[in-house]
Amino acid sequence: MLEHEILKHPAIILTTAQREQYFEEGAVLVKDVVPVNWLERLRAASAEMIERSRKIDQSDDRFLLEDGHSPENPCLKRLSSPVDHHPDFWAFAGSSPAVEAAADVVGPDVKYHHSKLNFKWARGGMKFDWHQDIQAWPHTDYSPVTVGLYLEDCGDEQGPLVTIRGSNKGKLHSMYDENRNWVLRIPEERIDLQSAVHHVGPAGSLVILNCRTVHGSAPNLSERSRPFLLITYSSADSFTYTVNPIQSPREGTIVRGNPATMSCHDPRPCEVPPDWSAGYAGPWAHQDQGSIGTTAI
Ligand SMILES: O=C(O)CCC(=O)C(=O)O
Ligand SMILES: [Fe+2]
Repeated sequence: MLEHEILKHPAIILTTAQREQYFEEGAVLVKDVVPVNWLERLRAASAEMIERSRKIDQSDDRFLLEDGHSPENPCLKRLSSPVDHHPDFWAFAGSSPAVEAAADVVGPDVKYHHSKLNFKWARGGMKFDWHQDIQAWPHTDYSPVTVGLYLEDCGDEQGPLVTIRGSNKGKLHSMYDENRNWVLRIPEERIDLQSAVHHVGPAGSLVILNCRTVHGSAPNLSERSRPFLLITYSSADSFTYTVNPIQSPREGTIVRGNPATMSCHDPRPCEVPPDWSAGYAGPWAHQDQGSIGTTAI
């Protein structure tokens, strides 16, 4: 659904100013919006998954391990598709303030696309180079939105999400390097750093990020991890046309409202990602941060 249609529907959870900020700037931080009972459920689910990770010694299609991971001292980059590994993650992705926030920016009919839990572990959790997301999972329009929830307080020293104000209205950059490697990286000299917005906030804050917005985050050199649950939705009438890098049987579920009867098309083109039908190596394979497993992340 396109912006002018979306804005005909009254907002549910965002203020008018927050909604305007999302469409003008490409991202908005909504502080303290997820109640503590949700946070406790999700933290418990996350702790359960970290316990399970003690048994593995190599990255797989669920866990992406940080260097130094061991049974005694688990250390994770990411849990891919958490909604498929613990029911509380799906409960949250399917019905919670996250879905209401998504509805405020994609319209009343909301479709689930994929999710991940980026831990950014204490004392060295990895950075994310500047990038835009939509080139990894193009859709027929630019409604896709990622709703990120900080499970713990996130200060500047933990490597919060940083977005470039207004970049959602700018061009799409190539996510390939000059050798056609998929790097999901925009060289920093092309970034307007004056417009960087650091989304720091207490546990329970949501960052609502449009799929065109340039973003990245610094390494976490602090003593506290930065668990960030990211769930991507689109309008129900927006459709993908490439292989989802983080596949799930739940992809395409309508979590609010009704399925589409007509598709929506934005005329602006999108770069096409590699064919991931045989698995997704992910940007870390090329982002100079050490090698990773080559299974789906
Ligand atoms: O976790 C972060 O700071 C950013 C993650 C991100 O941009 C992504 O996974 O696409
Ligand atoms: Fe991203």
